[in-house]
Amino acid sequence: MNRRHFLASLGVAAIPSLRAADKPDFTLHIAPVSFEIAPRKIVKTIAYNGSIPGPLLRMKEGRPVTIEVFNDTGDAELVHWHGLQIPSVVDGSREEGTPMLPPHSSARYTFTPKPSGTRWYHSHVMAGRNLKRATYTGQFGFIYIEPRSEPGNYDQEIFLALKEWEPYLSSGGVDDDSIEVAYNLFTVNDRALGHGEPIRVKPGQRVLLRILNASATVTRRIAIAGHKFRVVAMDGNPVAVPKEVQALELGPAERIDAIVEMNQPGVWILGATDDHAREGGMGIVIEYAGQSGEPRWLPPGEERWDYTAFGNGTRADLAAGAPERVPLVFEKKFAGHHWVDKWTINGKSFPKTDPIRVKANGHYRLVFDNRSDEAHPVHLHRHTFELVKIAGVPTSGVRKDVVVVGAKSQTEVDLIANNPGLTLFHCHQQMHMDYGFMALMEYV
Ligand SMILES: [Cu+2]
Repeated sequence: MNRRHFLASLGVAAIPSLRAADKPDFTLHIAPVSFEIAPRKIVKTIAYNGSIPGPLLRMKEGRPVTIEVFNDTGDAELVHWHGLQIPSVVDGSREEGTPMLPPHSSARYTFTPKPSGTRWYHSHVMAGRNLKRATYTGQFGFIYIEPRSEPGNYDQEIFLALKEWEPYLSSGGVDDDSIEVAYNLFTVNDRALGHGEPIRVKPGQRVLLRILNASATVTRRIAIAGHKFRVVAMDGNPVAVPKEVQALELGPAERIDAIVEMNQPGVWILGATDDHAREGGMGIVIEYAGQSGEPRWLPPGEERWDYTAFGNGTRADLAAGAPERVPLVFEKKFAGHHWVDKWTINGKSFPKTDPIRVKANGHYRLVFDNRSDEAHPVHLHRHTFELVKIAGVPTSGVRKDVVVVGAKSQTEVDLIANNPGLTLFHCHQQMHMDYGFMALMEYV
């Protein structure tokens, strides 16, 4: 194949040029794939190395890695390393200045992975109305950055990605005629419920689930019949107060690490609480050794998902000075019947949105003021923020890179501007992002 080597090496200049000639630590090929999620149910999409999710990229915190990415498709692509604090030129956002990867070309990305925890990588391009692009496809995979030391107090570690397939545009809403995205098929990883290998467990085991919502647009609630989740980390960062819950809720791009104590022998379903999604395939069977029979589903009790349950109360260490408040108002601009809505931040849609201006090492309080009637999973690239107030309730000790801001609700987060360079802030709902819900954060 006649591939143009797009850029010999992007990124950390301190790495000797000889490094670029070395074998990369990881190689990704972006290419079309068909896979059978259930007998005769074939999904055709684009993925990394022909697998869903893409290969697990295991890295060590602080140890530089080089990833070579080949774009074997006819469209320009870009891979974003989500949740990593790395330079803009390798982060994987055109808006931040990472070069696009042209069709049938390759590039090498070298960076020093941090912070430790469950991260992921995914396509970061615009899709608009083309639902065969960007996060509607199978272009996603896990990154796990190993900390320098890890307690490892679990018996099995399992990575689970929630995903919808065969997206289509529908004028769905009851209250208006706006265009929305709907889906025909659902999976956990690459299989529909009941059509893949079960998670095989033994009584007494502690199973660590690293769960990603790889959806382009949908927030999911999931449960595991007969069991509880002990949430230990969110977006890869250990939570202040690990806690048991009956169900998890994840907006697009959110991750949760949870330990499940296997203490109810039987055959059970871990799946979406939404019947349509679960029955359509979004689930996986948990099978205890020596047990057989039809997997059972039991809906979890009514329990409201609440980020503050995993945090401490008001933080005491703000004596160093109040952070500067940065108000960010989110609104929907109805674009007309059967048109896609536009989204605004402080009254403007990207690329006209005002940049968020910060100073290196400054302390900021981003005030997300969602005046729309939809929740938004907002994401800040290249940084980690700490939740400080959710709908009026103070909290601390929960550090994230995506937070779902409830409809008609306010969420406040604290940010130390500690990674100079252009930084993208956007809603991770692909259609919101594509229709204006983005702004740049600039260091001045
Ligand atoms: Cu949104």
